[in-house]
Amino acid sequence: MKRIKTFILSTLFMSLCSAGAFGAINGNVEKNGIYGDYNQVIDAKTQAPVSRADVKLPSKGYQTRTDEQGRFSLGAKINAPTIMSVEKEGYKPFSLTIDGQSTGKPLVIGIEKTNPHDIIIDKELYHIGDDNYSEKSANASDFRIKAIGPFYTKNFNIKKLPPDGDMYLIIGSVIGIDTKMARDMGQSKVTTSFAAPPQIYFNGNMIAELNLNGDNQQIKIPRSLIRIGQNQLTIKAGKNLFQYAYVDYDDIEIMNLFIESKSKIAAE
Ligand SMILES: [Ca+2]
Repeated sequence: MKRIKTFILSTLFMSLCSAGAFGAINGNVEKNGIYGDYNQVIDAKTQAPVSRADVKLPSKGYQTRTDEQGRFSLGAKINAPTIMSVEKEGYKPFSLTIDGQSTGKPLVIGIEKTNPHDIIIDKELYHIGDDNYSEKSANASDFRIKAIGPFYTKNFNIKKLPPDGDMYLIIGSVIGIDTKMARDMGQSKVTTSFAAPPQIYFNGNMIAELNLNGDNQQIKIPRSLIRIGQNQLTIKAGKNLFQYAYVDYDDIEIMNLFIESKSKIAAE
């Protein structure tokens, strides 16, 4: 548990500092004078441009595609933190929480090829909660998608397990969490209350609580819980701990759920 928390904290720190999470870098692409103010998607390993990748701001209904040089522009001005996704066949689903600060200069986004044991559970954006939230909630000002209810659940198949290594649930991006920790870290501006953290269940067992917003949060899945065949992932919204008159779920947005295996022996 402690390891998970440390990891989430360091991931969050990275994303706060540079808007860069997994494989993402915030770079200046103006130096050769070719790309101007364009953002660009590249292959994280080869650095080659990735053309015809789908770039989306799902909560704004915005979608575009990279050109031959991997370039794209975001049609909308971004103020509040918003989840941006990049999808390309053969690559891991990628998402990044962007805001006015991170889009102030061109973004260079490195995406990674999928590995044989990666399992993509869901690439959609979901709003979990009850559509009742404060404007001051962590990043909530742009919740445009109607809530699916207080929990998300999905069944998916695992055909075989890697011979060794640990399996991790990866949550691409999450915004809107109003826990005490999110408030203390300055993510949530709600001063009068806070909520219990969303809980993650794998085959009916709680494996983690999410205390903070951020990209690329990684949760180790105990090997004993993983089945060959059908498995189930459930994410339950936390409750506002200061609303006694009725149940108020903490509204969050979540995107890109997948499972990665990591070798116990360092690959490089
Ligand atoms: Ca709510």
